[in-house]
Amino acid sequence: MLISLVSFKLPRSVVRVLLPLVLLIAITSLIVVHSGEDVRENLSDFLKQLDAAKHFSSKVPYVLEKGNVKFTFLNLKGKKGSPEDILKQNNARYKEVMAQEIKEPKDFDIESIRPPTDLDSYQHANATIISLVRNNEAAKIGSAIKSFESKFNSKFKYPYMFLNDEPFTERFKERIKKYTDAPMTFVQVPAEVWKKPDFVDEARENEAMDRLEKLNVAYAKKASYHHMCRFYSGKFYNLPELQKYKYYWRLEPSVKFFTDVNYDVFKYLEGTGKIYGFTINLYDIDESIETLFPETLAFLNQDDNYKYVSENGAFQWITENQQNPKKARVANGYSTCHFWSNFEIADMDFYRGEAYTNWFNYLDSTGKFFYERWGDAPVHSLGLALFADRRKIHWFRDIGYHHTPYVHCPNTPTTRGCTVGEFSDHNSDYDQNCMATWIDYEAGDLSSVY
Ligand SMILES: Nc1nc2c(ncn2[C@@H]2O[C@H](COP(=O)(O)OP(=O)(O)OP(=O)(O)O)[C@@H](O)[C@H]2O)c(=O)[nH]1
Ligand SMILES: [Mg+2]
Repeated sequence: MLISLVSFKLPRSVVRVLLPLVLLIAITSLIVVHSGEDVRENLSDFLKQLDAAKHFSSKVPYVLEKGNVKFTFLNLKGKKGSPEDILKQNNARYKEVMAQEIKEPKDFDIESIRPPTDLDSYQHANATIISLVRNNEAAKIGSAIKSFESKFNSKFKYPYMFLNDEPFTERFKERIKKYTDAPMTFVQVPAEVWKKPDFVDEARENEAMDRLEKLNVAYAKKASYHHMCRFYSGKFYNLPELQKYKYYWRLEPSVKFFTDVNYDVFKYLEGTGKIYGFTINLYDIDESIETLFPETLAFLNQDDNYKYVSENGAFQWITENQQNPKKARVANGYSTCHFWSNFEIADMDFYRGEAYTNWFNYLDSTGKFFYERWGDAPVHSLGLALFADRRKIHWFRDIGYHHTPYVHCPNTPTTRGCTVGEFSDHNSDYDQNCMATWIDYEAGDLSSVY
């Protein structure tokens, strides 16, 4: 109303300068009255938005020029209100979408990829199930295999590959062979792949981990966790044993599947040309990835690296700052939204490509898999959001799944054992769900897929 009245009388250029100025003065006076943290944070957000408005045209959330790569969130859906209001709107959106009954994907001839009647002569896709696992997790990975076999793999018999930084014991192998007659390979990850790069400075690492532990960052001080994240971020797909495969489905100890999947998901990806499939997407611990996004921008602004960015990237999802603005602030412009990587069905050629490879090598050279606690999930997700066409990223909306504490529970005729639309085992975690942002900005026409 105010804007339309003012713009009626004054030229547009004056309004553009005047209005922000008036708002700025108003907010500055607020600060004088309250000097609280909230007000300062709001001001910093406001100033960032003013800065963004200078650089970005009204509908394009990125600048892709040599040495000048930028992304911003544009709120094209016009969501308004406090973070609590936004959370309510986003949770309602998620619930509404999840309540719809869906069946199998509609964008491929699913009848052509049904389970074979004769498994022995089945022409598999070039795919394997992978799991990095420890010897003492036989029972937990066993329960995951049991659920996975009953819902999917007993119908297709894809091979398993188990990976470990230590030699697998005979006992481990014997125990898990009991869960399936699908082929299994056991691979010890070579020490030179797993080990910390020599340039990582131990004193700096220890100091950084003490700080992260004080900030309650989960697993900050667990060295093996950092190795695991680095391995899954940029190493596993180049192991000689995995080189021959194109697709993988990642399986973790203790996960559960709720849906009978009656089509070959690998052939679905192959047939549609999609490269990555997920079930759950959520916010990350911001303190664990404070400089992942700035380092990524530094990489993109080096030489001609801007050319790697896809114009159809998922830029709104990675810059959203309405539901959890503190996260985007601490992670320096990254929403922290990521695909939860303990479930992934994906094409390793994406990681093996030039863009992801050069970017991962750059990230690794910073040592921050050890100085911070960068997870493989935000690394995969940022890589995909930047370098892939978002239409090649598939929400396996039909596959019910659980990894403590989060759930994906769709309304499908073959899903049993979970509550439709439930997102977490704990009510307090509902603010961690990033799915509404994916749905609203990146997923395209949902009804054309399910
Ligand atoms: N062999 C081996 N496997 C590991 C190591 N660290 C993690 N893993 C495996 O890597 C996967 C991811 O580790 P998790 O500890 O489940 O990580 P997370 O899912 O972030 O954490 P949780 O919430 O505790 O499940 C699991 O399959 C683990 O078994 C390690 O040092 N050696
Ligand atoms: Mg896990």
